[in-house]
Amino acid sequence: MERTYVMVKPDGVQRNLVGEIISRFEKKGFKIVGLRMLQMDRAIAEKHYGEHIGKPFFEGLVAYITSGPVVAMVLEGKDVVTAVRAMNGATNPANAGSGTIRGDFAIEVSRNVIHGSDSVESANREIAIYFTDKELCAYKKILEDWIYE
Ligand code: IDP
Ligand code: MG
Repeated sequence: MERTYVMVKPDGVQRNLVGEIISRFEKKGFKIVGLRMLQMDRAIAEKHYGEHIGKPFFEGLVAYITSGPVVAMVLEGKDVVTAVRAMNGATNPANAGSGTIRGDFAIEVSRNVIHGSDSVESANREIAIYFTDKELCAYKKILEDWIYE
């Protein structure tokens, strides 16, 4: 089964959206296989957002993402990478559809509440930043036969 890295950003934590966001993914049918809270520092931010180093918004992004704790998780399910990106909505909440997390809970691109990996390769890279193999749980849930044929 495919896995993705999802993170409630500091604004999502401060705005009491952790439960709402996790609940959406649970209700969809995705399985939480890793979950933790942490405070990111500059080094982790540069690792995670390496592709954006040097861009005009990068310093603001580091300040934002290190401004408070985040909730990091690994979700598992069929085509979960693409599905989570769709559930998160467009990077800029102004373009995010209603019914998506960013569309429903955010207004500005620099305060867009949630992260989701953009490919399976990115997911594997990002998961390894935040979780060791031992911290991820492989387990069966009784509802799986009601979610997958
Ligand atoms: P993504 O989070 O949807 O994958 P990316 O383009 O990878 O979007 O950008 C990473 C994060 O950087 C965004 O989620 C957002 O928090 C921030 N960001 C992206 N573009 C801008 C911008 O133009 N101004 C401010 N922040 C931005
Ligand atoms: Mg991205």
